[in-house]
Amino acid sequence: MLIRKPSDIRSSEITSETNYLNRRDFIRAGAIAGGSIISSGAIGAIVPDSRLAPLTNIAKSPLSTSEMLNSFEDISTYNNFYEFGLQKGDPVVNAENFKPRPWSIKVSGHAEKTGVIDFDDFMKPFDLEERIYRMRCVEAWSMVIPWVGISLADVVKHFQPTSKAQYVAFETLEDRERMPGQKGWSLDWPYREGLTIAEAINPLTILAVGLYGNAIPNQNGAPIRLVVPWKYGFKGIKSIVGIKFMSSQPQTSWNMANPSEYGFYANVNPEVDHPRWSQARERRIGGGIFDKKRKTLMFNGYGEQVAHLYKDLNLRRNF
Ligand SMILES: Nc1nc2c(c(=O)[nH]1)N[C@H]1C(S)=C(S)[C@@H](COP(=O)(O)O)O[C@H]1N2
Ligand SMILES: [Mo]
Repeated sequence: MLIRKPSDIRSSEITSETNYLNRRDFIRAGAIAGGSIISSGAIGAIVPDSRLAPLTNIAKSPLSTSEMLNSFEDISTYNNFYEFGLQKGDPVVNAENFKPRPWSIKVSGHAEKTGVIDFDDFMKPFDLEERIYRMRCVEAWSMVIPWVGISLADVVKHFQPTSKAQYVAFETLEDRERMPGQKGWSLDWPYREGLTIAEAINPLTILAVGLYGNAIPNQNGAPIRLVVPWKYGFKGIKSIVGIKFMSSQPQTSWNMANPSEYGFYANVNPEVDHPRWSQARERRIGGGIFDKKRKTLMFNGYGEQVAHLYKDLNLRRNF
């Protein structure tokens, strides 16, 4: 495969927003002609093994926001992925040669179906959907991202968790050669995250494999990562190799590293400040210097769909 510098990728492979929107209309028209807008099942999600490969058979999700999208450049060059460096600009450079194949996912814990599954086989029972989500980071910036992914509820159902399964834990690949940031001191590897079962099967939760209609870039978590749009970005664990159904609350990387600043729940509650800064306002990446900070919405604006999950929780204590 050709080794390309990030600057080359930028000029040749970034879909302009207008082209992209035309293409989406085209996809939607195709879906309507085919008799359904929402996925009908049984097509099977295919993610070709080549960088930024175009994805096909993507259904449009009615759960998408119509807010203005961030550019591919914003989304793929301003990243948090400590396995590839600590600065926002590091992952795009340091993940350049990462190969997200061969890839397998180990499903374990309290479920009827478990085992180590090759990524292509893992994807087959599910359908690709585009979900345009408002995303927010605990550092008080936000983006709007056109993810392509599969419903985590479908994945959970497929593996048939038993009644003991109250949580789902996720793990990133641990490989110091392929992920050079794991050689230095930063987090305790592998990166870990977790959700309650109710959060995992909420219709908004997806495992993303694509961005702007193409396979997801390495720096955004190739080949497969979690996306939970009502939570802080750090819940969105990248490059997943482990999914475990658990009876107790799993450990999570940022909570382990700094428990007073990062809780398990990671709820976007504008009234609860981060210990070192306010959470009341956020900066939309790409807005330019004249863009005013916007007011942060409870649950990142997804309260109607998710507030019921937390009705018995004190969100100041369970932050
Ligand atoms: N494996 C892994 N996943 C990770 C991280 C990380 O350092 N390692 N950072 C998290 C944080 S803090 C954020 S904000 C999001 C950023 O995702 P993005 O770069 O696709 O916007 O990834 C999350 N997932
Ligand atoms: Mo983050």
